[in-house]
Amino acid sequence: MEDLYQPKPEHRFTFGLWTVGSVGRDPFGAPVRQALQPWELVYLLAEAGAYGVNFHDDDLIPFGASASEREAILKRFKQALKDTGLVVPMATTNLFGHPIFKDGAFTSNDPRVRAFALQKTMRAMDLGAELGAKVYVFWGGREGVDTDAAKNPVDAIKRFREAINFLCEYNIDQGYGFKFALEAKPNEPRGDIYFPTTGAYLAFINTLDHPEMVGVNPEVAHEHMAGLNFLHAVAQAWEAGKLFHIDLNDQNYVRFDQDWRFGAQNLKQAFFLVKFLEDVGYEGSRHFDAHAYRTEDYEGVKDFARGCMRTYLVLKEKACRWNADPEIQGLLQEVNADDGSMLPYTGKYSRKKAEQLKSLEFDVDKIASRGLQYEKLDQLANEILLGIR
Ligand code: DIG
Ligand code: MN
Ligand code: MN
Repeated sequence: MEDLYQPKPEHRFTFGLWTVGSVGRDPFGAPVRQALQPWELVYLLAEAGAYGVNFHDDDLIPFGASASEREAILKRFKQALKDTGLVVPMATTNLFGHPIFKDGAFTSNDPRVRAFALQKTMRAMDLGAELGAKVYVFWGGREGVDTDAAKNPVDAIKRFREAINFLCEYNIDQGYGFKFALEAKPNEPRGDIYFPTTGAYLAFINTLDHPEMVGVNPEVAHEHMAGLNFLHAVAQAWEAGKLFHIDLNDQNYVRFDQDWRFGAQNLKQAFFLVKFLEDVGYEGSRHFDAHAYRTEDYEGVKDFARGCMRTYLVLKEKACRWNADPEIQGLLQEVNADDGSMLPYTGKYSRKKAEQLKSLEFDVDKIASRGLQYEKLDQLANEILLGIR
C-alpha cells in the first residue's frame, strides 16, 4: 500500500543546513558527529524527501573563506541542487557566532560592529539572491543584554530599526524582492533578547519605513520558551498578513531552546497548528528549524528529518478527519450558534445602537448557565489523535 505520509515537493518541507548539519555540540559537550559539507547535506535532505534547503551565510561559505574557496563551494552546492532538484526558499545571516557579535550586531554599542553587521548581511543577501531565496530571515540571537547596565533599550530599538530600514533600501536598490521575516526568541544565548516574542516584532514592524516588506518567522520553541501559545502567535501574524515564514520544531516549556523534532513533545499543539496552517491555506515553506538528538549518528539524523515531515503529514490527515467528522462539526456549529438577535446592537458603532444596547435586558443567569460541551469536543480531538476516530 502506498505510504500516505511520503513527503512530496508540493508539501514545501525545508530544512536549514545547520539543522541536519548539526554535529551535536552543546554547551556541555563536544561534537558527536563528523561535519558534512553543504553539498553532502543537500543529498542527505533529498534522500529524506525534503523540498528545499536554507542557510546562514557561514553555513555555506565559512567565515573568512577566500574567493576561490567560495567559488569552489558554490559550484558543488549548485551542482547538488541541480542533481536533486532541491530549491533554496530562504537565506539568513549568522550575526551571532563570531566573537565580534558578542554584544550584539545591529544593536551593539560599537558603531564599527553595527556597520560590519550591515556589510555581512548585504553580502549574505547577495548570496541568498544568487541561489534564488525569496525570504530573508533575521534572528537577532545576540541582540540583547546580560545586564541592562550597558545599554539603553531605546537605543537598541532605534539601532535595530535603522539597520532594518537600511537593508530594506538595499533590497529595493538591488531588486532582490526579498520578504524580510523577523524571528523572535526571549533569551539564549543572551540573558534577555530584544523583541522577545512574535508579538513584539508585530508591533515593531509598523514603525519601519517599509512595513509592507517585513513580516515574522515565528518558531515553536521560542514562543514556548516564553510560556506562550504558539498557535495564537501564528494566528495573529497570519491575520495581520505578516506570516512570511515559520520555524517548526518542538519544545518542552521552561527549558533551554531544545529545537526538538516537530511533534516530539506537544502532539496536540502541533495538531491544532497544522490544522490552522492547512485550513487557512498557508502557502509558505514548512521549515523545520530543529536538530536530531545528540545521541544520533547520520542515520538517526535522517530519521529525525523524516520524522519531522511524517508527523506533519499524519497531523494534516488527522485535520482532514476533524473537518469531516459529523459529531465534531455538529458540536462546533452548536457552540458557535448565532441567531442574529444581537446584530442590531453590535458591529460598527452608531449612537442608536449604543442607546438601544444600553437599555437591552439580558437574562444573565440563563446565559451563564449554558454548558458548552468543550470536554466532549476536546476528548474528540484526543480520539482523533489517538486514532480511534
Ligand atoms: C534559530 O532559531 C534561528 C537561526 O537558526 C536562524 O537564523 C533562524 C532561521 O530559521 N532560526
Ligand atoms: Mn530555536
Ligand atoms: Mn529558528
